[in-house]
Amino acid sequence: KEENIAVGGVSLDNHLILAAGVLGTTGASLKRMLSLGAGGVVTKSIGPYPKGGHKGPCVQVYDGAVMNAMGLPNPSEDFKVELSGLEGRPVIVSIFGGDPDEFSKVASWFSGMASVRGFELNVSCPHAEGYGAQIGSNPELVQECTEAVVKTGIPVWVKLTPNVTDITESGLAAEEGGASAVVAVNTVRAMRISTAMRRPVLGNGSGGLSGPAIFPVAVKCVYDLYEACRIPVVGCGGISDADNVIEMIMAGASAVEIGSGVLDNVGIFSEICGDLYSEEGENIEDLRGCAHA
Ligand code: RRO
Repeated sequence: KEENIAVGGVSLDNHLILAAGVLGTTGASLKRMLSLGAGGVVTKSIGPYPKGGHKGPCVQVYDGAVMNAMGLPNPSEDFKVELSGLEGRPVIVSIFGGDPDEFSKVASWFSGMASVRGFELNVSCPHAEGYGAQIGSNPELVQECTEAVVKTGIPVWVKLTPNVTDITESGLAAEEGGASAVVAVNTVRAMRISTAMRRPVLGNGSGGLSGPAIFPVAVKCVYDLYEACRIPVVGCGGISDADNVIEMIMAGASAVEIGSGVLDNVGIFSEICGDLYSEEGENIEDLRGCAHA
């Protein structure tokens, strides 16, 4: 049955969380996703300075996949106003920076707010020069950035990049830095080329792939992290139905995030909850990690 759960120091209304980046740019859309059944919401990533996005096209939708290079657009500290009215709700603020000091600075703006239950450190954007996967693929930097934000006393989740040889190195670095959970994964580095234009399709050239196409990549990352880490693993990447959620939980996930799946179906949270928490269903807590020998 659906009940209140706690994952990595954050209490949630159910196991399904709105992933960072999608519909998380305004307070109104965060509230809407909660009212549509999300058990928690993660904001669009907020950085140390206001930033416009990359030049377009920024998003391409394919059959079973989405490719984006939004370019970390965000209003920086001004985002605080969007969180009013969300006091006491399961809101996680996604933050990014170029070094531990910048992470610390962004975290300090939000750490006293009654509407912030946790931070998710974005160290994993695949196309953010200096701000993303460059940090996430360097375990020492992951640990230092995590330590810098853990000092706020607010639970810290770290969102990892799949664009590495062994994701457990960054997962263990986050754990060592004091993270309460790791989230796997951000988008997979990708590019398409328009044969008509003879140029990359995205304005930025390369971007990140999400959606059902990357689900097996995400399952493998969750499986490996569950074996390596003691802190909870949150699964993210291409989840589109309750069976995908159960598969992630069997791989070891304590909860899941849904991003691309919301784009063409805002009802996805309540639909999956209906299937996941049916009376006849097994207790999903009993299934966690059961795929491991
Ligand atoms: O804004 C983006 O372009 C973006 C970010 Br911050 C991220 O973490 N992952 C992604 O696919 N796009």
